[in-house]
Amino acid sequence: MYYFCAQSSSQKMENKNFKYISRIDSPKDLKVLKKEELNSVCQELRTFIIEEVSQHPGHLASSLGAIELTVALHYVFNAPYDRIVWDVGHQAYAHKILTGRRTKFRTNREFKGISGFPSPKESEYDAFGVGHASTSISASLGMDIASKLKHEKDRHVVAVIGDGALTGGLAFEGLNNVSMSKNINDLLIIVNDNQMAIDPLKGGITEYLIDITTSQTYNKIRYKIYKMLKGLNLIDESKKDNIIRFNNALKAALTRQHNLFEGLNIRYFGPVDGHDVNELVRILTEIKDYKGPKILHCLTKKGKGYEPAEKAVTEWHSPGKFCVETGEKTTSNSVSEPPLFQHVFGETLLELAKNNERIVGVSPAMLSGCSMNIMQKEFPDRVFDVGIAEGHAVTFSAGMAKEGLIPFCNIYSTFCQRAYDNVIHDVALQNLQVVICLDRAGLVGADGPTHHGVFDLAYMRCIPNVIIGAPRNEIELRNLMFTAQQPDMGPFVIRYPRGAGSIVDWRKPMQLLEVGKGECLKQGEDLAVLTIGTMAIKAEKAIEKVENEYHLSIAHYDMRFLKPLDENILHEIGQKFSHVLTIEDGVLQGGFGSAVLEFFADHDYSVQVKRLGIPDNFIEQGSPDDLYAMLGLDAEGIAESIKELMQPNNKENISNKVKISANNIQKNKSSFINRIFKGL
Ligand SMILES: Cc1ncc(C[n+]2csc(CCOP(=O)(O)OP(=O)(O)O)c2C)c(N)n1
Repeated sequence: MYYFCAQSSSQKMENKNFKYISRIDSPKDLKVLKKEELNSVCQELRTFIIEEVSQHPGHLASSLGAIELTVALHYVFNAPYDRIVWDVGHQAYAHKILTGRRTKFRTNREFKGISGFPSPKESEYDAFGVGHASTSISASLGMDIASKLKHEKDRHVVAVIGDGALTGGLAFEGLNNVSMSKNINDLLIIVNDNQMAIDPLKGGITEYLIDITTSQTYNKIRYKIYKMLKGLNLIDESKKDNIIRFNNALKAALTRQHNLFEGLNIRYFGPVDGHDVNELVRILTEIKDYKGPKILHCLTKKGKGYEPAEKAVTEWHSPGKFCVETGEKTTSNSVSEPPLFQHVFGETLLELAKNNERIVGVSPAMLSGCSMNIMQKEFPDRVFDVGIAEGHAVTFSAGMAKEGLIPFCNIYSTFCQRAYDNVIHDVALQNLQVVICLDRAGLVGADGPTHHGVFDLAYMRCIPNVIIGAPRNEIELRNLMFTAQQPDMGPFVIRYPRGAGSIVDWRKPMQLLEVGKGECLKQGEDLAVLTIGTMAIKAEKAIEKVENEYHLSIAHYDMRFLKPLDENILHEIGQKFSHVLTIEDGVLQGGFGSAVLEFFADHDYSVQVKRLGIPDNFIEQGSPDDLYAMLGLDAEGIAESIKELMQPNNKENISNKVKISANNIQKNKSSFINRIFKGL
C-alpha cells in the first residue's frame, strides 16, 4: 500500500510504522531478532528504500534485489570484524541502512551526504571502497590472506558479486588466484545472479549460470548422494577435494559441461533462492566455517518487490525521482530542452552507420547508458555489448579496426581507466582507427569520486598517435563523430559530459572538421580565455559578465582538440596576449592547461597563465552545479578568476606565472593593464 505522490518523503516516513528497522542501528540489533522476524525486516527495508529513492534518486533495482541476501549476511556474519565486500556497491542500500545509516539515508548521494557506494571513510562496515565493477574477489582474497598472515582468529571474508560484475576480466583473475591459494584462503564468494547487468546479460558466463541453475537433475541427484554419503559418515573436511572432484565429474556428465568453479577447486553451493531469507540464513550458517574457498550461487530478481521495477529493470536501475504509487517518473527531458549528449551520440551513430557500413558499435555493458541501443535496434549484428570488460572492449575494437572496420567504442570516461594499456598497446601503437567515445567526462555528480571522468584529458594526452577532441555542444559532437570516421583517421578520442547540452535544434548536417584546429569564438584585446569542451559555455557567460561590469575586452578560443593542439592559435595568443586563462573540466595535472603551458614554455613565450580545472584531490559527490561552483568552475567562479588574473601583484598570479623569455612580448602589453584597471 502506497501513499499519494503529493506527499513528501519525510511525511511518508513519519506516517510509516517501521516496527523493526526503526530499532536497528547496527547488525547487533538485527541479530537479537528471531529468524521468523527476518521476513518483516526485509519487507520494511524494501518499503523504506523505495520511498527514499523515489525522492532522493539512486540505484534502486539492484538494491531491492539484494535485500534478503544483505539481511542474511548481517544476521549470520559478524561485521565489521567479518569483512563483507560488495562488488560495485550499488546494491548495498540495505547494508547501509542496517549499519547505522538509516537516518542519514535521506542524504544518499547528495552533496555532503552519505555516499551511494560503500566507502570505508564513511563506515567501518564498508570493508572496501567500491564503485567500479569486478573488484570484490581480488580485494577480498587480499583481505582474507592478510588476515591469515596476521594469525587473526575466525575472521570471515565474504565477496558479494553480481553476475554482471562476474563478466569482468578482473573477477576471473581473482578467481584464478583464489584457486591457486586454495589451501590458505577460506573466502566465501556469493554470486548474486539476476541475469542482468544494467541491460540484459548475454554471453557464456550467463549461459553457464543458467545452465547450472536449470540442471535440476544434477542438483537432485547431488543432494541424494550427499545425504547418502553423510549418512554413511563419509563426508568430512579431509575428503573435501575428492567430493568436489566427484561433484565436478557428475555435473560434467549430466550437463555435458565442466563446472567452471569446481574445476577451479572452489566449492560450489547452490543455486539457492536469494529471496528466501530463512533458507539463506540456514545455508550461510552451515557453510561459513567450511575451510577453503567456496561459492554460493543465489538467484535473485532485480527490482524485487516493486512491480514497475521488476517489469522494466533497465529503466529502474537508476530511475531518478518517481511517484511510488504509479511508478511514473517525475523528471523527464522535454523536446523543448537541449537533449542529453548521450542521445545525440546514439542518434548520430545510427545516422553515420547507415551511410558507412564499416562502422560498428562496441559497449562494455553500458549500451542504454550511452544510447548505443538506438543503433542496436536497427543494426543488431553491428553492435556488441561485451559485458563489463573495458579492456576487452578496446582490444576487441582494435582487432576489428585491424581488419578494416571502424569501431565506435563507447566507454564512460571513468571506466576507460580500466583500459589504459589496451588504448596504448592495442590501438595507438598500431595506429588503428578506433573511435573511443568517452561519455560522462568531467564531474558526473551524485556517483561521486569513483565515477568522475576527470582524468581522461591527462591520461590520453601523453599517448602518441591519438587525436583527442572535446565538443563544446551537440553540433560539435556530431561533427567530431563525422570527422572521426573519415578514411585513415587513426585513433580518435571524443570526450563529452553527462547530461544535456546547450542546443535544442541540434540535428544539423554534419561537417568535416580540420583535425587540430580550434576556433576563435570571440575576439578581444586584454585577455585570452582558452577552453576545451563544454567549459566554453560557462566561459561565455563569465566573459559576458566581466566585460559588462569592467569594460574589459576578452578573447575566447574554443580549442576543440587537445591533441593535436592548434599551434597557430597558440602562437597568435603568445604574441598578442600577456594574460591567458585556461579552463577545463579535467585534472590540472597534465591536462589541457598543462599542454598550453608546455607550448608557451617550449616556444619561449612569456605569458601569465592561470589554469582552472580539477585540483589534485578526489572530488566528492553532489550535483554537478554545486561541485563546479565549489571549484570555481561555474560562470561566477570563472568571472572571479578573470578578475583575479587581471589584478596586479596577485600572489596566485605569480605562482602561475611562466617566465621563459621576454622576447615575444608585444609592445602594447605593459600599457593594457593600466587601461583595464581604470574600469575595475
Ligand atoms: C568497471 C565498471 N564498468 C561499468 C560499471 C557500470 N555498472 C554499474 S552497475 C553495473 C551492472 C552490474 O551488474 P551486476 O553485477 O549483475 O549487478 P546488478 O545490478 O545486476 O545487481 C554496471 C555495468 C561499473 N560500475 N564499473
